Amino acid sequence: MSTLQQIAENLMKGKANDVKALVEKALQEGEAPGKILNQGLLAGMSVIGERFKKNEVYVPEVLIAARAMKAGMSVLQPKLVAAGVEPVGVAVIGTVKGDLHDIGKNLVGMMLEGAGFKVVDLGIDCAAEKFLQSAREHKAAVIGVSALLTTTMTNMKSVVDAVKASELAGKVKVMIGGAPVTQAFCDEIGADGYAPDAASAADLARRLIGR
Ligand code: B1M
Repeated sequence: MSTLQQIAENLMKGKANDVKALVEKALQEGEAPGKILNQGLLAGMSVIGERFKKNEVYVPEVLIAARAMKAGMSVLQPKLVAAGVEPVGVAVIGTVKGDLHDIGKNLVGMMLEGAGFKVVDLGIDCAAEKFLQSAREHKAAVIGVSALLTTTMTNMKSVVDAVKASELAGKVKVMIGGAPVTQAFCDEIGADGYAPDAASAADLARRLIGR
């Protein structure tokens, strides 16, 4: 098995220390940082994402895989920057105003990173203006809004409306998700996309920006 395949395999098993050591080994073997990212780390994370969608693995497995991904990235990130490898885009994510749930949103952030995005996480209880300001500041391609309560999901419309009323209209895509959110609700408030789970959110974000 090649070092890159070993990186993917160990990432799927959540072996953070091994992933870190294997990324170092791959660099010593002369592999390009972009190739290590795509064929090692992202390849492993994408398998985890697919298995998560099919309920073959659950939240804990995703969290430990994401931790292994972060361990590998800690070695790789400076090399990627030096090699001029750009993220596919910036995604600003947060939980909507009035809502304090963040476990699902954090998973979405990890999957987005796993799909090659730079993620700016605004945390919980985020008003529309906060999403907008951050999207401007970081030149975001995507805003991702999470809601877990039927009483707060309605606040997602404020984010969609604020983007539409701003100079970011048409440039920044708004995607939404969370347990009570549905495609019908997404259509009703005019968001650009809805994803039912974290792995689908990463696929959706790439689709929304044409990657
Ligand atoms: Co809360 N809570 N909670 N809670 N809580 C729920 C959501 C609830 C369904 C429990 C219940 O009654 N059965 C209920 C909501 C009812 C409703 O509105 N219909 C509820 C309630 C009522 C409340 C309080 C009002 C309770 C109270 O105080 N009386 C209160 C509200 C506080 C507030 O937000 N203002 C509250 C508080 C809390 C805690 C703080 C104690 C804690 C949150 C801790 C934290 O997040 N750091 C908590 C928890 C843990 C839950 C449950 C048990 C678990 C939520 C969770 O993390 N799920 C939840 C019951 C349940 O869901 N079984 C419940 C795991 C997570 C991985 O799933 O977040 O759905 P989820 O994310 C998924 C997808 O939805 C999707 O991807 C994720 C991974 O696949 N997804 C996205 C999420 N965001 C996305 C964004 C995307 C795309 C996909 O694009 C941007």
